[in-house]
Amino acid sequence: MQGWTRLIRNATVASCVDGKPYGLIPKGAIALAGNRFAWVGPAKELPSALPKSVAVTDVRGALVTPGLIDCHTHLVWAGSRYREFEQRLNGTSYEEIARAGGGIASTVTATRAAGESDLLSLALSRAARLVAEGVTTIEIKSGYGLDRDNELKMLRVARSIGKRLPLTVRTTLLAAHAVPPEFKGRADDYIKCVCDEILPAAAAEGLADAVDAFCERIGFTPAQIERVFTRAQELGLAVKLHAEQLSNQRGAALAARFKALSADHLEHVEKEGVVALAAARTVAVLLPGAYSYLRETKRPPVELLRVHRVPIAIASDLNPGSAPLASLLLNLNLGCTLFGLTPEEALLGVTRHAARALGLRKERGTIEPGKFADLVIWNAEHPAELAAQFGMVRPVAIVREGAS
Ligand code: DI6
Ligand code: FE
Repeated sequence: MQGWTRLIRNATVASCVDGKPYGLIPKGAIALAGNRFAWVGPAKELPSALPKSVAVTDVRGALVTPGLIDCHTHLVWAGSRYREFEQRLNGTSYEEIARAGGGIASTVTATRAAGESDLLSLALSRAARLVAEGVTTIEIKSGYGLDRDNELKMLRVARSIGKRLPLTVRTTLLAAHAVPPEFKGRADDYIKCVCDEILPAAAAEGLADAVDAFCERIGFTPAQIERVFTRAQELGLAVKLHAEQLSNQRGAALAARFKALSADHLEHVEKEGVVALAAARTVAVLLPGAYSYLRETKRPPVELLRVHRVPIAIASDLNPGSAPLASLLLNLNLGCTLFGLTPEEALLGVTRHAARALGLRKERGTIEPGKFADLVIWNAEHPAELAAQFGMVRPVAIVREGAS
């Protein structure tokens, strides 16, 4: 009991620790010591006499989960792409729009033109939507700047979001997202610029926690990404990859070879890629919102991921082109209805496994003594409710690092 400052009792605790479904403790209690969890277990195992200084909250049976983690977002951008949504519904594909100079390139034009403070207020309003639904940690990627100054501008905006909202932000440099117009037809030269200029600058300013790339016919080849990853690792940065979203480029195997934190999308991954991910303990991040928004039909091979025991995370992919859907909870539901995940897999995908995908496995993602005290109290009684509906189960209270 030493150092306990707060006790939450009469809770249905979905601790998300390994060992039993949801890590569920039906009549549970959670003790905090400052910004960390100090104790969690069945209420009947609590010591009988608590020091008077401990603030006690009775949540009357309510569900308590770890704070949610959205481990893949591109929420810093300017401009809108609603016309592409119209185009796609009139029969043009995402890939065709990109090849015709729309898609990511159009967001790059708008984002380059935007000032840092305008970009920040746009991004803050999106991040606030996630915070309101119980998200306490997010990853934010650059990738709409595509030159040194604009990529760094995006990363600075991402970092400031973490100072203005009760949110832990992990930033990812995604300079290898698309070939910028000034390098048209010279992808290898752009990759050289990413490795020699953009990556070292982001690392020197401490603006990036990881490095990502888009491995795709409309993105970069595995050989080009290998150069980016090699440079990233020289600079001590973790890597992750947009892999197998629209086609199988053997990106998952590449990610695994570099011991990537995660390989994301994976609709087109095959057995070989899954086996490689399993061996590297790389997290498979599934993005059902993007799949749904692009009206894709090839689902990621969930059963294969299960059989090979690849940890599965779910994220929003919040971005202007393929997932302008500012809700992680929506993705929990879509992960079940579209990909066939169970509600338990969905919840672990935005808690324990999402923490691993961000390299935060030891600090966040479960309710366990020693970890940061990020938690959500819900108007629900059972953790399956989080995925089993949309828009009705909401946070009653959110605690981040011990503060609400
Ligand atoms: N895949 C995605 O889903 C996002 N980036 C990527 O490589 C979408 C980017 C966009 O369309 O703006
Ligand atoms: Fe993405």
